Amino acid sequence: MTAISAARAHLAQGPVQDDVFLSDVLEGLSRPDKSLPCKYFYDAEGSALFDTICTLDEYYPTRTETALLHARAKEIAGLAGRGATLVELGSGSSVKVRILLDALDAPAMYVPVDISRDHLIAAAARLAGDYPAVTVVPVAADYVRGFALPRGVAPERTMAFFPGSTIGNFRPAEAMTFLNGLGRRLGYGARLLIGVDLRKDPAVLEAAYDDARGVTAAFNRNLLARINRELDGTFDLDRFAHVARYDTARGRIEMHLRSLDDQTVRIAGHPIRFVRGETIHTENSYKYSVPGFRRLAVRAGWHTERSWTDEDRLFSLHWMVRHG
Ligand code: AVI
Repeated sequence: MTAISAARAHLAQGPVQDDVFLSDVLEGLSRPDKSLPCKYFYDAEGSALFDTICTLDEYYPTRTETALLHARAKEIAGLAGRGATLVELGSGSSVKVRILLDALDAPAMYVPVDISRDHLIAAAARLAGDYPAVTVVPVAADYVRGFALPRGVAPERTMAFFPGSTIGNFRPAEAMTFLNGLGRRLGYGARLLIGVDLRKDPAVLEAAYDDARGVTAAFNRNLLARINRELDGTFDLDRFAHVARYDTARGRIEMHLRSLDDQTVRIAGHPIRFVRGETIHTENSYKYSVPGFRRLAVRAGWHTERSWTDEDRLFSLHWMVRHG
């Protein structure tokens, strides 16, 4: 049995159920301040658009974090120790983790956790082929709601990896709850390597979320296109504008879709009314200072042992240990 086929027992749930998607959408669009959960960006179209965003000149996080990982890989390997089990949350195509697997001392196991089952299996199979000495155990689950780790993984050998500043898509209170739950699941002594975007000039931030080629705008509007495709929606995409603005007080980029007219849209037969100028809030992307993030983490049970930033202080990586 190959490492990957041995792991299929861990595959849990498949993609999001249509009825949950529909009730989340109707609930979000029935509020006085309309909103949609950002997790629904990532169908096949949205994931492909996000991959393109990561290559844009304006979107500095991906290249900056990748460079930081390369620069710090040896140091991280020293902290991780021999025979580590690497658990990646929201593993997607499992690209960045290769930098770690190349540097770590005889990593024993790689556990990619992702909600997109087919994508997960394909990426895990490629990785298992390229790293035959590593046991690859894919787990298909929504890592925010919880997931089962393979049995017998010692916490002090475990290293979770949560790159990309996805933690920024949680509100700070939710980020704390999530990090606390993760620590409980992994156990005392577990380690976490997490990528966190930093506060900076609002013009740099707004350009990163409103690029000249309009890829982020297409990514944002794809949420409406997905509702049309999957929930029998009647959104006219040309009647909604992409908006990305930085809220300095809250330290977050907000993405919205602004209705250009008074209009009524139907979703699975349910009418949703928009007045001109009204927006649907589709995403928050919180930015932190290094001490600000460390304060949040410590309240969630994680002690930061190292923090690294690039020389322009655009992005940060933190090495944390679950404390008692
Ligand atoms: C996935 N997440 C960390 C991205 C971010 O930067 O908040 C999602 C994104 N939204 C627009 N561009 C990228």
